[in-house]
Amino acid sequence: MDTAQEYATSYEPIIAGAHRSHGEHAALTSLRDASVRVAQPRVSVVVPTLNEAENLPHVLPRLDPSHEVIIVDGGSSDDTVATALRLRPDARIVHQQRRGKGEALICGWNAASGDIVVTLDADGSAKPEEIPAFVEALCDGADYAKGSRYMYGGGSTDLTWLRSSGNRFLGTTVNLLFRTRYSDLCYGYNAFWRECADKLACDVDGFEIETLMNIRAAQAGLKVVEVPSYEEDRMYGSSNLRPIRDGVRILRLIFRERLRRLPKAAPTSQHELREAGDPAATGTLAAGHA
Ligand SMILES: Nc1nc2c(ncn2[C@@H]2O[C@H](COP(=O)(O)OP(=O)(O)OP(=O)(O)O)[C@@H](O)[C@H]2O)c(=O)[nH]1
Ligand SMILES: [Mg+2]
Repeated sequence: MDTAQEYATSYEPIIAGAHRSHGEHAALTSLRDASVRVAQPRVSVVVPTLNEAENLPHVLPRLDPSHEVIIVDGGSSDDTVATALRLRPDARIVHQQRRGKGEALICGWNAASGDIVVTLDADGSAKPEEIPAFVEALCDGADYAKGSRYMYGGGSTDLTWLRSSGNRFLGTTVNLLFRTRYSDLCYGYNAFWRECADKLACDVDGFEIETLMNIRAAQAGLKVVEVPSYEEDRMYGSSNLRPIRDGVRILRLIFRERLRRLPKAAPTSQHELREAGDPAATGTLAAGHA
């Protein structure tokens, strides 16, 4: 059975701003510039790498030769870059300036020239054969197609109990605070129209990047569709993710983003409140100083 078709039939559209009325949503989708959405979009695959020389032979040959491949290397000490160029002599190599997967992805999609940007891990856990399903979701009208391991047709052998519980907790927190309906929050397999990169406006360096993409997509009113995805174990090497440290970073980011959206309280000095002669307000201030 053709994998792309199988996934294509099981899309479950998730509108990030699902609380909006139909009219509001229609207005938001019209934000999209249909003129740059061509019938046969060019696809750029951004692959962040940190010591993935052993894994790349299991990943790069499975990519469509017509796709632009951008390897963003984080200063690998093994043969990652040479291996990538041996397997895909046309690959563009980008050396990130700082450290972290987040900065790597941002560098990658800044370098991309395709109409669509796909983010794909280099460790063999994500299946390149799923790319057509992401592209099809975008061509069907989504601005941003996010992979989900929790949908029918998706799954993972790589999620430990700790990671899965943390992901669900963080995902529920985002859904409550941003009124989204994401089934998977911290997953690295995603795709979007390149012109949407500005709206995602990502500015973090670490593994919190996918969470930020998902939050900003909702805040920008992008049409988000989830695509089922099956994640395998990393093939060789060890994980760069530290679940507790990175989970805390993600939680802090979620609250930072939530507070960023709140309107700032009008500046009110103690002097102004006293002049207004509002005893309740003065009392509040007094309590605040106690
Ligand atoms: N350029 C760059 N890539 C990175 C960095 N950290 C991680 N990556 C890559 O980002 C992808 C995801 O990182 P992983 O270490 O696999 O994290 P994970 O998928 O949560 O952990 P695993 O269970 O090992 O799969 C891989 O392709 C890494 O090589 C970094 O600092 N810079
Ligand atoms: Mg991985």
